Amino acid sequence: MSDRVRLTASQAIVRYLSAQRTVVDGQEVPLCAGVFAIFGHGNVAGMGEALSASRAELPTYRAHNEQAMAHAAIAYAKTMRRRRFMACTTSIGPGATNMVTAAALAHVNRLPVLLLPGDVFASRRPDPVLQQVEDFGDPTVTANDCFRPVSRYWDRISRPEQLMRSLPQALGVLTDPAECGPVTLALPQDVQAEAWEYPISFFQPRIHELTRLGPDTRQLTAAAEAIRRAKQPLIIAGGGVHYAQACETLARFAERFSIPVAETQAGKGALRWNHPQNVGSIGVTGSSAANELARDADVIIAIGTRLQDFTTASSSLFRNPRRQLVAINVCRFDAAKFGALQLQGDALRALDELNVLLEPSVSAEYSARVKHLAQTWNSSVEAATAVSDTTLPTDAQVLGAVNRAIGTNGTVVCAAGGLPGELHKLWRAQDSDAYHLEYGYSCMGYEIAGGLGVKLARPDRNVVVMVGDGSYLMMNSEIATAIALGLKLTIVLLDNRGYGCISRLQKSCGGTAFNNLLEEAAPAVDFVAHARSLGAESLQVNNVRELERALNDTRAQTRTVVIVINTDPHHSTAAGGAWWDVAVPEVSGSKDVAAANEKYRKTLRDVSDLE
Ligand SMILES: Cc1ncc(C[n+]2csc(CCOP(=O)(O)OP(=O)(O)O)c2C)c(N)n1
Ligand SMILES: [Mg+2]
Repeated sequence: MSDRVRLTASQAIVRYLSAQRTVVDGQEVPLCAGVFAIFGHGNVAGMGEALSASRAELPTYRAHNEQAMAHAAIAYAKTMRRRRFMACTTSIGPGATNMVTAAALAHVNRLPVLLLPGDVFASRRPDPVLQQVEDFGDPTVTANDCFRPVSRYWDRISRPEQLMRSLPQALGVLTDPAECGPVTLALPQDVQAEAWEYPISFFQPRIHELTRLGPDTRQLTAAAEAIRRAKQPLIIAGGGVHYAQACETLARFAERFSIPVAETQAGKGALRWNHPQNVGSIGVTGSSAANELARDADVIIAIGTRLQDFTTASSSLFRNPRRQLVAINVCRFDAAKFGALQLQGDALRALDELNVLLEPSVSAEYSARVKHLAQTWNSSVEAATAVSDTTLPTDAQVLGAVNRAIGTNGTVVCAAGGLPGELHKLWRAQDSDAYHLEYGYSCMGYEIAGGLGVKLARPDRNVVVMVGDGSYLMMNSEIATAIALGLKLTIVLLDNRGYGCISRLQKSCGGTAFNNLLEEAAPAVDFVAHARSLGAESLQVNNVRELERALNDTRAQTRTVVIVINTDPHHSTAAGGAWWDVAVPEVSGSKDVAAANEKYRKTLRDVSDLE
């Protein structure tokens, strides 16, 4: 019997993907959970044929927009803590480049997704084929070169046997905790259909389990030494805590050593909101408790965080020169930031090993201060999110209603606008699956597609998408996909007639209202009718009490529901928070801009370590 099998490149990709397995909660499952597909020329004949024949092993999902389907795939992987991923196949040209934004989003957020854009003929026979962009000086450049800077691994498969080398590397990147990110394999349409005799052994089932890099002994000793000396330590928990499945380990560590824990957007939910050591969110959209503790801390232990500018309040929280930063991160690139004492390794292993080396040493006074600050912050949250009867509630009041109604298995999903800041500050996450924010790229339009990915991963969760009118109008197509797949999303649409958060930012930089909020005379968008036309249930509510009731009333129904509420575009929560570096013009005819620039330059001198 031959030890080879003749397959097209597309069939080989599908067969190889189907053979990759992983273990989730003790159960062996396929590593690649399925493929989102929008067909066109450049993938319908090749990938389409292969996927159609393998539907039983590798499900294909038809979507409505390539960017959105990739968002859904990325949200799926995030919800699965990067233990499983999905693939996306597109036609050449616009279908392919529609996914570039999603690739960038996965790149920033260190999330796995396998992108399989169709490409122009490798043979160049029909050049220029329909949708080929044509570089005048370099025929090897195609639209898919746009993916290079936003892929962790990029290849163009110009011969079917190249898959023998490229697919294992692609899988390596998708499953490696430090390198993890988007993989792009550009697939010329003729190669997709071309056959080669692949060794059968290439398709042997393989189990990929999470690798946990252990910390280096010298780095571990140095980190333990620094933490031992700390009198006012603070932990910043990032997304890496979730991806390492280290939430419980972190909770025990924080309890044993009485170290307060602040959370980034990706880290939120690492500790339940009312855990005694949880002092809330950190940074620009942080709690007063976490930010005050960060400013005064002598040792900050940053775990699994990229330390992006919202986390560090544009580095102003890290200005104290006597403060020691210890960075626990599986990725060297992140561990090296801000001159940190590096502890490179898996968060769970690093915490376990530090646990052995340390003794509780924090004073009762410090613990009392932490408790007091956390209590004070919790009162601010209560005040901001309390029920109100106003017909134009704030985002915070709407958020409060959703938070109260979401139930113990709720997951809130959001990405851009004013909501992410309010959610980071005010949302009370009851468990580690309660909060799904895409704030690495903060991409408008991620929300509904992302909600679809979360629901695919966790059909048992009550998935509530909170979305602004701007984001909704930018991308809502996957409501139709959710309906088609029978996946229920609850979408709360906050209509403040425009780009509220950017309008507020414009004002805070001295600008006058311009090009953000809709003019008063502009017609209102009938969101209820729009959502209904896509197949969703939809309704308008007039205040947060009605919203809470509607959320409870629609909880048990199985069809996606869109609840629209009008909101105040001018207000966001003042409590907590910290500085954010937004450059103000040095020259302007406006007195307000000049004043804002003077204030900006003074703040820079006061807070930036680079001034
Ligand atoms: C794709 C994309 N385009 C532009 C932006 C910049 N941006 C951030 S928030 C925002 C306005 C969002 O409006 P809406 O969803 O209504 O939320 P609101 O600000 O009103 O809360 C814009 C334009 C972005 N984050 N993503
Ligand atoms: Mg808006």
